[in-house]
Amino acid sequence: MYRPNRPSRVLSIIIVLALVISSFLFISSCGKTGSGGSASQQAQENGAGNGGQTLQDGAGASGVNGGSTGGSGSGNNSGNASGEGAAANDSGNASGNGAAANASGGNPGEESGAGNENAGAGAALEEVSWQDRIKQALAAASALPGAPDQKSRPDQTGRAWYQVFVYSFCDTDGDGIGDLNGVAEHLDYIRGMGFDGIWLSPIHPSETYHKYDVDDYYAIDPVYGTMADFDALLDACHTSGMKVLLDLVVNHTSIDHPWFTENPEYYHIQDEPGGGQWKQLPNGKYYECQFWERMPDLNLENPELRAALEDVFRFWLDKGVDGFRLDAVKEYETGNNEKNIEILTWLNDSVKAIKPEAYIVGENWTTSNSLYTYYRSGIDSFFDFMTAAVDGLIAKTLLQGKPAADYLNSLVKAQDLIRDNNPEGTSAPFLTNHDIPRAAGFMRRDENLIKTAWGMALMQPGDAFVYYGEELGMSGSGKDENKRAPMYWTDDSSAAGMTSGPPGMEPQTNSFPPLAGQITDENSIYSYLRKAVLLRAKYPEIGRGDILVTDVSSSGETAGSVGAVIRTWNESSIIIVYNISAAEATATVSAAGSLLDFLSASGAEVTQNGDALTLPGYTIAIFSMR
Ligand SMILES: [Ca+2]
Ligand SMILES: [Ca+2]
Repeated sequence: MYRPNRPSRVLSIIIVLALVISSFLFISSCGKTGSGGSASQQAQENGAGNGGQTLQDGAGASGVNGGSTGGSGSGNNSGNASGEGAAANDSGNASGNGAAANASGGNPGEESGAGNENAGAGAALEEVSWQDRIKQALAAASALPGAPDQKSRPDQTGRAWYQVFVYSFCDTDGDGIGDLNGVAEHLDYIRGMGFDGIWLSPIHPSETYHKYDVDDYYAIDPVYGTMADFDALLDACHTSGMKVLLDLVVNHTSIDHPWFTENPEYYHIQDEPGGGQWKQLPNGKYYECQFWERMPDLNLENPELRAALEDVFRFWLDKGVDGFRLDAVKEYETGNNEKNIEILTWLNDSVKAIKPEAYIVGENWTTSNSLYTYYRSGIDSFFDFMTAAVDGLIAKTLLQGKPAADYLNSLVKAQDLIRDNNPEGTSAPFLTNHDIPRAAGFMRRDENLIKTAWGMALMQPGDAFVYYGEELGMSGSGKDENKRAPMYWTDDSSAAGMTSGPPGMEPQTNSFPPLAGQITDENSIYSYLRKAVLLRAKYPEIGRGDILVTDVSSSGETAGSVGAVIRTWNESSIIIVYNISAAEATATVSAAGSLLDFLSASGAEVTQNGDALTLPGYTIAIFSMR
């Protein structure tokens, strides 16, 4: 239980003044944040599944990706985030504005004095907490010109969501476990990246750290806080223009849920075991438990259960929750897609009858085309496992040097398949989540590849999802716990706010600096992802628009790595041009007008000279239509 001392307000002001002075002294000499990353490859990280652990999504009988290897990710080489020192300089620099706001506005409830970075920028910096440095950087950060803030955007699909694994995000009461107040403390951070909302991992009472085994759908797990804390978080999100999705886990409950003894008819219990995982009860009957013996599978075709679950939907929607992420929909009736679609149709209709504007995204963990048939249920989106993770199209395209056009054509095909099944449906692009190894590992800890993979994911149509810490290039692979490592706010793991991570997690070594070291570096992974998310806000054509591949003329070795699409929404079109090779490419895109914005992994600029576009390696550029 680490509780730092709280310095006096006077001391804080002195520190801030010292910081401002030192920042002026360093302003001309401060360098870029060094990535310090190890060049060594993380072979074990590529291809991990989920070790057959208790869990979870996809691990069931028919899990496509789940239940495979282990390949513990502990082979992480260090080479550690030595950029922290330089970062402190950057932070001091940025605080020119932020510091004043800090001194006058104060930081109620802030824990200070926990910073432990040897910045080389004077003793004063060591006294500034990571929270203060982040607040200062956020206050000083410039908005992307032309990007509206969340409150002034029309509220439609095509949003960007930030997935928070609450246990590992931010701890506010010193027990080392993230909590709802810790999420609430960082809404400015999440909103500052341009996100339209958050998806909270399960928050209900549960015996596990991941809480995918629910004891009570109507309560908050005490380690995360109280219902009042939840209400306050929800209010704060709405005040800042962000929405909240809850993780709705109804394939199974905890075996400790009272239903299991009081309403056995709610579960799949029968005289003989069926397919997949079943366990015998003392009375000789068998219950289905596809993920774990302590997670009995519900019988979602039971009308009384459906009525009970409708009450659960109503409870949270009436509170103001904006929608749900549905866990493990492929396992509702394992092996029976038609039944699953029928159950999802009921679920969608029930939720939308209560709140027509609710948004629902389902986890159908498959890379087969059955993914798209699930859109017939009316559920708004399903996570796009086709392009995500190490075996998805983005990683394959980048790592195997596949043609850009093939990748872009696959997006068109997905769009068409979704619309064939639900004209209102949208994709849900992502790259990683709590069940999938971190992108840093499967993109070989190569900063350019990590950025570009996320750039490609975030330029896709649909509602895009980013797992916490991906914006920092955090590490985490092998066993599931490793994929849920503490949010890397600072490299002082004992600092206030830092979580200790799931029990059983192996130590993770990050290749890139913590947030405190990336937030003021305009070439950091953080800055790249932030710009990508803000571009979605600036150009609604990205998230909402149609996608159509358009011709590119390019020659030489890089020709196949250049591709372009026209994105049209509301009678407005933009063109997105990709160079997904490491080398500079030149190209002509006849439909392209003038250069509007670009994402550049290296920071090198895209230029336009007449019809000729010069695209540095790993760039994604946005043009108007000619
Ligand atoms: Ca806590
Ligand atoms: Ca099931």
